[in-house]
Amino acid sequence: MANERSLSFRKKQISIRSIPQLEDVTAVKTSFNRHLHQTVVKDRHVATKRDFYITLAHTVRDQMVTRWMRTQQKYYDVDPKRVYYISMEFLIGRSLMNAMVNLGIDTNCEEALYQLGLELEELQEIEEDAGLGNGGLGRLAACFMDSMATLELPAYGYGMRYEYGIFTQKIIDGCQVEIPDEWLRFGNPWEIPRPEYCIPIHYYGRTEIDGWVGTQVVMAMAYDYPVPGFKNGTVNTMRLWSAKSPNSFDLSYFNHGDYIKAVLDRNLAENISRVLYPNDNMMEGKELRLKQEYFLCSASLQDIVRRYKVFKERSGGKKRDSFKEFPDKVAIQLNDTHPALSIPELMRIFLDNEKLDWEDAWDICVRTFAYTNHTLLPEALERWPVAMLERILPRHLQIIYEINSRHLKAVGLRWPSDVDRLRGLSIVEEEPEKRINMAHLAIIGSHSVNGVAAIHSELLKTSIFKLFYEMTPDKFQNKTNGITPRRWLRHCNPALADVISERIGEDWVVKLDELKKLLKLSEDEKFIAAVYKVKQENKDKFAEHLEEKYGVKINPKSMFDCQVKRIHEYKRQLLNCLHIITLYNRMKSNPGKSYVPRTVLIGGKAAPGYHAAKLIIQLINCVAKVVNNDPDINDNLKVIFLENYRVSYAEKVIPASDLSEQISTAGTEASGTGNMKFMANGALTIGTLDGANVEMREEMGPENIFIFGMNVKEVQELKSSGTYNPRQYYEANEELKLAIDQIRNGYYSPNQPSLFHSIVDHLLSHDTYCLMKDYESYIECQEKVSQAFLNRRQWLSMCIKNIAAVGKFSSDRTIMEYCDDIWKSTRVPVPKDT
Ligand code: T68
Repeated sequence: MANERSLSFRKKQISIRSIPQLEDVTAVKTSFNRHLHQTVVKDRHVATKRDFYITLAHTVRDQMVTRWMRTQQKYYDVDPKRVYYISMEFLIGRSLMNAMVNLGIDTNCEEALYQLGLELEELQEIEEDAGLGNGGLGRLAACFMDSMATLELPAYGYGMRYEYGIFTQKIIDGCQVEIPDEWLRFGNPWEIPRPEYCIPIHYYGRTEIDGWVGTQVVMAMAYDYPVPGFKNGTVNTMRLWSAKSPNSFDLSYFNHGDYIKAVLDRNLAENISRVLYPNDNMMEGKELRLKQEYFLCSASLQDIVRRYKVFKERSGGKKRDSFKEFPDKVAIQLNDTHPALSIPELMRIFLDNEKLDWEDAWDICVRTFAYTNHTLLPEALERWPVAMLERILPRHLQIIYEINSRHLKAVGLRWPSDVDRLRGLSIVEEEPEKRINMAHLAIIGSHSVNGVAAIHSELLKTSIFKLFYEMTPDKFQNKTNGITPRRWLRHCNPALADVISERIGEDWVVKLDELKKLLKLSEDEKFIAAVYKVKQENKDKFAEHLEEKYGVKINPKSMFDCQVKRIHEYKRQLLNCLHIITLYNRMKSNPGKSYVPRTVLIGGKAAPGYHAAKLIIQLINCVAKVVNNDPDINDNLKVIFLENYRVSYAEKVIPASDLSEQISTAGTEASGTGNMKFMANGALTIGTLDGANVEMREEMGPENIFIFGMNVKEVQELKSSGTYNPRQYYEANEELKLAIDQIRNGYYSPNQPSLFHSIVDHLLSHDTYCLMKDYESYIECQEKVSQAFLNRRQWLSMCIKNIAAVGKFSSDRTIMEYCDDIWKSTRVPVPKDT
């Protein structure tokens, strides 16, 4: 079981936060024992750790269900404007500890388990992550769900219940290998299946005067997940859809007597929700992906319209038959264009089922929808081939054409005979192949379009959506991303949370701006010492894990320099790698000198088909092998590639980090949210003026962050001048040249000397993300970081100033802005049951 240090560590936490109430602890134990017998059907002697985890999950879930039903009843009674967040991804992670923290029962549960001879920390580890997303976009959706419940908003999440979430990453011989993520293998105590809410989804067929006929049907079955607010009475619903074959599936086979084949083919329909597409910032133009997107849109919109209709008039149950009020009762936020088919789907429902005329239907649609863009990268923008849409969703294509023709008519009236503008504003692209531009559809069908950080929202207006901005400037907004302080500080770093709460109380958990009060403690020796102690304990614990898992002995006092995020060329893990190599070469050529010891941690998944990204993982592992096994280096430098980075791993590594790497080429990272998580946990940032780094710098002051490299303007000028010659930087800098030459001549891959040729060739010829140009500035900046780390007191004071300035980056602030500026919905408080 747990070792002594962690036990005493945890005991101390219990004493600081709240004293467990004997009565409540007894109640937890009683409930736990009952579930072990009645739900899991085991007795204590034969129960496994997993049995205990399931038992605990049910014990906690019990505390939620009454509030959940009351909340839904309240929404039905009050009939407020409901907010719907539709997303192909919800990167939830684990639910147990989050539920306990938000319900305010964590200390009682911990004490109860302790009395039962069990360790909470150990049971938590049994839970599989719900990895129903790729990265930032999916995690943002999950943070938003937490904030909406905490802010008591009548909100719903709609998403996909993938049977396989983001793959499990194994590193074998330095290479990424993908293993299917069977997260549901042992059941899932956090979902409630609703077989009674099955909704038919249509595909294929043809359009006739009386609508869409001859379709094939797949059923969407709802699974509901509770989303508890922080210590309030609200429990919202996240509804995830799963594909079920209809009973009538392939009647033709049944009729022809091939019963067995007909049953086997039911799998085909159920494949729709089988697996998450593992690409971040990349469009996968596969038919199955289009079917998934439509599946989510159609199921969610049908459900939303049904709920709108069944409203209860104060006098008693009555169906709403007019749709005039729809935009006053429904706000729908589209998480990128992935759910943008919601727009033609709602039009189809209005036109074909509800018999509205076009003008009324369209007006309601635009007032209902809002669209969030998460990227400027061209390869990520969704453009579906018309031929594919025509086959799979012929009625929707027809509606999209009608939307486009009315839209272009308006453009033509305003800018007569401006053909280029017409082409640039059209939903339909003609070259090289006829395609539907989903971002254009989303903008036209929404009353609001937003980017996810100030710089990103500005770039949308001046680059990819320039013509749309000129046409409807009032649609364009910014909503800077945020993270939930519950998971990303209170839960993942309880010791830091306690140190903070001891000084300024616990209100910061729901009012993150309160952390400003820490500013006056940034020179307080006792507070500095307390923050240091927490960070060092987190690092010690993580160093133990590193040694155990990777067999590398770590100096726990070294600087933990961390870059964890999806592996992508624009995020520039390669630049980090060039820095590592540079440090290594300096240590080799000057072994007598003293260095600031570093442990470089890099983690993240590469999309399985993204060869360049997978090669970067391999290079990092090759470099790590050379560095870690070189006796000249000692513990001055260690490099570890963290296997299978995911939400639950982030919760461990971020609290143990000193330095956060946010080094994307300026203009490429829409916002970033990992940057905010490190800031909240007392790590300093080295980064470019990209995404939300820009606003972080504003909040904390430029003296508390390490900024390097070109800004957006400089990148644009360098690119548009057409004169960028990366080789020139390689020739001009000896250390850069040495690093590149080593990579090229097989220094790090002696058994396959040419392994990394493609990396070097790209850097020296195209260097799309300007690593060569930014290298020198990055190395100089890293040198400043090392010098700063030498002065521990100064460093910690900066860390505290970072924490004190993180208030803006609470997703509660983000959600309040969405609510005030876009959704115009209001709080519906639900009294806590006593
Ligand atoms: C991220 N986007 C942005 N996309 O890269 C990041 N893409 O800057 C931002 O902070 C975050 O969104 C939240 O706004 C993504 O994560 C995807 O994961 C994705 C998924 C499918 C298709 C394309």
